[in-house]
Amino acid sequence: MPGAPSSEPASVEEPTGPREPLPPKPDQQAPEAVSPTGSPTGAPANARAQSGQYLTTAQGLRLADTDHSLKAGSRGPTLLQDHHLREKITHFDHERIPERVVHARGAGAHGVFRSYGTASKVTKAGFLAADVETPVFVRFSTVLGSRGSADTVRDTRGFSTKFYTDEGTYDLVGNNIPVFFIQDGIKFPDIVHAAKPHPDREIPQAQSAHDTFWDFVSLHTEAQAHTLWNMSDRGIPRSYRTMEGFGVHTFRLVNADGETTLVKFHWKPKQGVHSLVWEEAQIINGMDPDFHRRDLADAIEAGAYPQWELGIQAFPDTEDQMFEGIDLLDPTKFVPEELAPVQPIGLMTLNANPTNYFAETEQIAFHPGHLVPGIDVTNDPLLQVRLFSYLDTQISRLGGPNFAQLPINRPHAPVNDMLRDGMHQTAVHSGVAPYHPNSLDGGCPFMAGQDVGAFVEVPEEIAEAIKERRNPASFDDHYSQARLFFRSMTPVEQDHIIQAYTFELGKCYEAAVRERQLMALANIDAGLCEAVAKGLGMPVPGATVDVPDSEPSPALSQLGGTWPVAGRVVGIVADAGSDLSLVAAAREALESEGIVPLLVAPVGGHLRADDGPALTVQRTYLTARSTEFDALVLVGGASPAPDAMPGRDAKAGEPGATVDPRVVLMASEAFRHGKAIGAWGSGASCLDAAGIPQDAPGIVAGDDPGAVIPALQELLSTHRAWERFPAAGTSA
Ligand code: HDE
Repeated sequence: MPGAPSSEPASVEEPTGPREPLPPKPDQQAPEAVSPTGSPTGAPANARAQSGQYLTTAQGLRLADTDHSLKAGSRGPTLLQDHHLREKITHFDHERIPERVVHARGAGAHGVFRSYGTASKVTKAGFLAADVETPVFVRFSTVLGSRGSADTVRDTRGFSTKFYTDEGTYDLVGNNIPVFFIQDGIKFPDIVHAAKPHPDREIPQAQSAHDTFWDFVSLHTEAQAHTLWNMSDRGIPRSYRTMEGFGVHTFRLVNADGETTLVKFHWKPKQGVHSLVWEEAQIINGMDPDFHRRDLADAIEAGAYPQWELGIQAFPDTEDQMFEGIDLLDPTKFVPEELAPVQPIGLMTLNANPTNYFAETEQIAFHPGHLVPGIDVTNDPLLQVRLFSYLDTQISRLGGPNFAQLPINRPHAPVNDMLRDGMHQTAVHSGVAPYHPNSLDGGCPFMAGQDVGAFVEVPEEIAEAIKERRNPASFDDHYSQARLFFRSMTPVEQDHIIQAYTFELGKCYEAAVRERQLMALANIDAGLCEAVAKGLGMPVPGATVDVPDSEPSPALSQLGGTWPVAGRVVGIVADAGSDLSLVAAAREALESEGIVPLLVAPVGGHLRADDGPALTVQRTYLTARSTEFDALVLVGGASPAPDAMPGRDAKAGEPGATVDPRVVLMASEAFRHGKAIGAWGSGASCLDAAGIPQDAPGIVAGDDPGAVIPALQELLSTHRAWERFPAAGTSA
């Protein structure tokens, strides 16, 4: 039954409707108050948060007025004696804390980790024993941008997990890329200074497409492998939910018998690994700079809880710490999954959004040295420097050494330390003998036995050594894994890499920088170098290094699989002339698969059929953009009726007569970005208006709406219609 415009007055509903707050789940909240020495008053963790009915000062005095400062007469000067004014303004003046020097912009969530027990042969860590559930908080982040920068920039993403285990807090502070720019932590300020905005004008924000970054990585060729991963689709994830995570370094696990195993940690998203395409990422940065943050929070609020499986690659703890010719201490190298499969050891589910961004996501403090018995570090020279840096940085960021007392950082295990006083000390310690050994406090606290204590060093023989500033020779190969990565990509992914290098180097002003980077590319892959040089209009240099070839690793490609469709977003474009009973049926069919359908119409309010229910419009042509959707269903597309949009071109407003240019843009962008598009009825004319052939890959147009939605779902499971993208080199 064709719909008729609603005769109701303009709706006051929000586009997506207000959301019901979720009921509090105690085990998903910030850790309960466990005062480092036990709270003498038994006050809850949020004792300093708001309570009582009345507005008060910080000292708890009820206030009668917070809107007017105290003045000498209503037009007179403000009086210094107004304590409430001074307290309010002073507190406001100090509301901000320094942002993180890297990874400033992030988004977080609470969740749980349930272990499978499969790791208990190799580690005695209690939270990895069979079927143990541990609360977690995860913070995802970009690296380069400031706290207020955009989400979908080309960058590495942080993936940090805090496990509140019964044995104390364990942090796995990883990235979405398994290799790093540098081999020795002493280079970290150099790479960060080079990648951050230029110090004179402080531009560009949150980008690597500038001279100083490429100057550094072309001079410091160990950075080439990580840079190649950044130039691939991994640098622009579709969502935090669709990223892999990696511990990067090799860690050492210790089991109950004291036996050791070297491991690399992997997080595998149940949602699949999926990225944006570059133009899409750029549009989103303008349309919705909070895209990733919103996506994570919305999914959790909608009950589509993202999940990752934690896995390990395990290697024998040999004297040389090499595996298949790969130095396990070199953080610029990864181990292909074909050589060492990732063995699942547990499942993480993120199921609650933070209550307060500042208290939780901003104040959380991670540290690779927060380890539990059974997990130990190795001599990776990058990791060794991180062990120093993270504690140090929290002291300036969180204003002193007591940041572990902040609710989000409080361990769930009992804390009984001898650390005392300092800025922001909130514990009231009792006793007189915070030293060891003592006899005055009954000798307490006691020492744990070697079998259960943390930081029990695995006896490791250090070869007779001299003090020196030098890398081992095995760190000298800077190109073979970059080549391995590039050659493991499908032609479409290779083309994206070529485009990314051409874009980034095209933004560099210095010819010498571009030339030097082309020389590095020549050592990675001659075809890659040639295609980028062609795009830049520069000569093609030859290789200068003899680089060994390795077997490609198909596991590195993001294409070729099928993935769950739950949580994906589909825009349904309809108008007053659409058959709304079919629109409602399409919505229901999508929802039954956990897909989120959003109704897009010319203007807000409702679309209402004569004898059917009113459908709430969730996006209008003005507020919608293709980038919000993983697929489109076109069943309308007419411009708004002239009386609905006063001042607009009346001729274009005849329902069904003209395809609105914003719908044409939506369809053509979705097509360019490889998204599935379904259409029936007048929606088919949108395809024509956008110049989209109805028989193109990923297009499901037809007279049978019942067939369109299932076909669309199948296409969604492959993420994009990859056939629409050019193969390597062909688009340069
Ligand atoms: Fe970090 N890094 N990093 N990093 N890093 C920080 O700590 C540092 C490195 C990573 O969500 C800082 O609390 C050094 C590798 C993540 O709060 C700081 C070196 C990997 C986060 C710091 C590295 C990471 C950080 C800044 C070289 C992947 C965000 C704020 C030796 C395995 C954590 C802070 C969050 C944050 C130093 C290298 C991941 C300054 C010196 C390799 C995900 O301490």
